[in-house]
Amino acid sequence: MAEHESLEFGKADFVLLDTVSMEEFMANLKLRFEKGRIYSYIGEVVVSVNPYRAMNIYGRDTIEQYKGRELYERPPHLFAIADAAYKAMKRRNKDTCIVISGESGAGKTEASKYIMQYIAAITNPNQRAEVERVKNMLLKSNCVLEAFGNAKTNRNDNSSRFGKYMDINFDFKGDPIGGHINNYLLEKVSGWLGFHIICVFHLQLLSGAPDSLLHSLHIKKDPKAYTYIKIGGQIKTSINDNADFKAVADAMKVIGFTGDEIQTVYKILATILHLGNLTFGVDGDVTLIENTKQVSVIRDLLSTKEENVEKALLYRTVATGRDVIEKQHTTQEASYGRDALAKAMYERLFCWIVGRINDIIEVKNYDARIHGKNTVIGVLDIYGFEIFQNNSFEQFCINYCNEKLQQLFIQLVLKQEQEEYQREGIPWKHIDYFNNQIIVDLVEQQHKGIFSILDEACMNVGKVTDEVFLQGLDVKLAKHAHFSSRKLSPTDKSLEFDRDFRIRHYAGDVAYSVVGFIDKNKDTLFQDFKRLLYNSSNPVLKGMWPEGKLRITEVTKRPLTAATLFKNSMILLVENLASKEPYYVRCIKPNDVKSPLLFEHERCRHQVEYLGLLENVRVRRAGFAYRQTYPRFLQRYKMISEFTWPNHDLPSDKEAVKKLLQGCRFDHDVAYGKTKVFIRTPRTLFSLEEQRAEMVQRIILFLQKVWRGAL
Ligand code: AOV
Ligand code: MG
Repeated sequence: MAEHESLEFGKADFVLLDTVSMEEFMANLKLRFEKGRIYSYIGEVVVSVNPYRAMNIYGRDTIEQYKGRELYERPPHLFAIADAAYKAMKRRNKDTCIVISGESGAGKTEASKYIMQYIAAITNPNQRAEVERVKNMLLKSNCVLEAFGNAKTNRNDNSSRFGKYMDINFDFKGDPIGGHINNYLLEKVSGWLGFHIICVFHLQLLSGAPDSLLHSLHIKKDPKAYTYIKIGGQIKTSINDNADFKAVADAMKVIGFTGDEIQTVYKILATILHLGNLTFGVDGDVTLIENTKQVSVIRDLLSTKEENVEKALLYRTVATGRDVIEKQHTTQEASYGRDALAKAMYERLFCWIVGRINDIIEVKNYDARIHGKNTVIGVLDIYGFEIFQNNSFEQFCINYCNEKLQQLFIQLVLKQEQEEYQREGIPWKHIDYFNNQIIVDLVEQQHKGIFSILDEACMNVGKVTDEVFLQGLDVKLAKHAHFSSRKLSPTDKSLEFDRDFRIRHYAGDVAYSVVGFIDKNKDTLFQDFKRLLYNSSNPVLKGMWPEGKLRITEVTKRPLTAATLFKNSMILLVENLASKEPYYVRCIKPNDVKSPLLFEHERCRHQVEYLGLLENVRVRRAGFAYRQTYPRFLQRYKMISEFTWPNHDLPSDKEAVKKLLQGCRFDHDVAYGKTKVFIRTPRTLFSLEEQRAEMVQRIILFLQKVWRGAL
């Protein structure tokens, strides 16, 4: 608790509010924002409000102020939490993780970068070359991922369209030796923001790439020449495009992508642009491609045969029993296939890039028997709760992800707190909280959960439509307290359309439209495309599509659905986080116009609600801010009491700590457990720290005098 911060900036820790109410919380948040204090605490949770302006609080001097300090010693800052996670890792050998959440544009990615920057700055004091190399790689890999995974949206100019979890591995000295990245659900479907990425990429290429490269890719300078860019809309050049292209190209080289690999990346991106321009027509009952010149360009870029490209776009091969037949697409099917191919190529490219980066940054040749445990700090930058005008499959997945994270938070913070108090024999005042496990189950449970019902609808032999899916929901979830639909609650005004269903999330009600769920869930890419890409003579491209190896008659298993893949990855993610000591950063976006001055009360209140911050304060206040085992507590504070300095003659350390705290009159603010002392408010701890610092100073002076006297 940064107690020495003047109260004119509001309370630095929400735990210290006079009363826990939404009004007080909001008033404090607003006051702090207006005073330029963008960070606050709830105990050890950092609450951050996006300042939308450059803040002079991330420099070397600030880093020095936080290095090695305790959380409550300095004003709230991301650096403090980064340091806490780092200390836990280094001193106590704990794997830790920092979970950053908040809505789009709230400042998650920026926060994750500052945290990385802090860790980079405080490690490797001896400038070991190998460690510097690893650090550089980790930073560069971020640049590449952002280039391919971010896009300009109307909420954020640099919106991450994928969730990212990054592990940094440390050796016994506490220096980074490698890392690993997991990405979650690159947004690829409908309204397809990937178009934005292509659009940005096109602009970067144009202003930054050498003409010879453009020429070889058959790319025109005019962005309007590309349909996908037109769909993506909002073409806006930024002065940085040139630097971006070079930065990304350089970063890829530094990370260790080969020349062929980088060329292939360009070719794939160019192919996607060319694909978008293909149009289909009919001649009699034959579907054909109207602009065949484009096809030969695509053939060149993909290193395949022209007739193969054409065939894959116009026909699909189907196996009926033992027979294999070729079925011609309608123009509509062909257009659909074309877009599916573009999206799939982009997504596969992104995953491939992540995989390559992992190959390169992964820790190699680390022998724990020689070097000691290799510890990890994980940083999770993931989309927060989303509620739009129209919510679809993507919002459903994202909100499910947030339910999972909330469940983890509840488990770790609430349950563990309660269990520890019980273990230590400290009376626990029960606090009511909403356990959202019921909603997690509603989505992910086998057979009965929404994902299972969706998968079932996709497997239907007969009709496979979004309506069939909705019917399945209506039948199976009719009695669920957190589910409703137009059919189940016909008078409910929040369900505007027949094809809506509603979930009562922990953060509020969200109505989802079932339209598109089936399509987005199925792997809609025709096998023919997979075989086309696998049969490329470009080994890099071929390597991205190993499943194209299967012949049509061999393809028996359906690929896993998007829902199943997402669910599995979320379960793994949560398991991984649960095995670590968690730290939280909750980001809030103050307004929708990117203004540094505006604090939109209603907007912020909503976010405080979705992030469960009030609940968080309540738990913290019900509990104890700080706890420590008796011997360690004594070790730190014994010099402030005559009863314990230099040694105590009491029957146990516990008795000694009691005596010490009674002497300081802090007895009312503490509880004595079986093995640990618990301190309720950070203020007490702060005071202990101050007294300690004073005593240490005095002892030093005293020793200096003795020393001089002795001389
Ligand atoms: P996000 O990661 O939470 O959104 P970002 O971290 O990209 O949001 O932040 C959005 C923009 O807000 C940045 O580009 C900066 O202009 C500004 N910003 C955020 N944090 C700071 C800060 N600490 N200091 C100054 N400016 C800041 V998304 O990825 O869209 O969910 O999908
Ligand atoms: Mg982001």
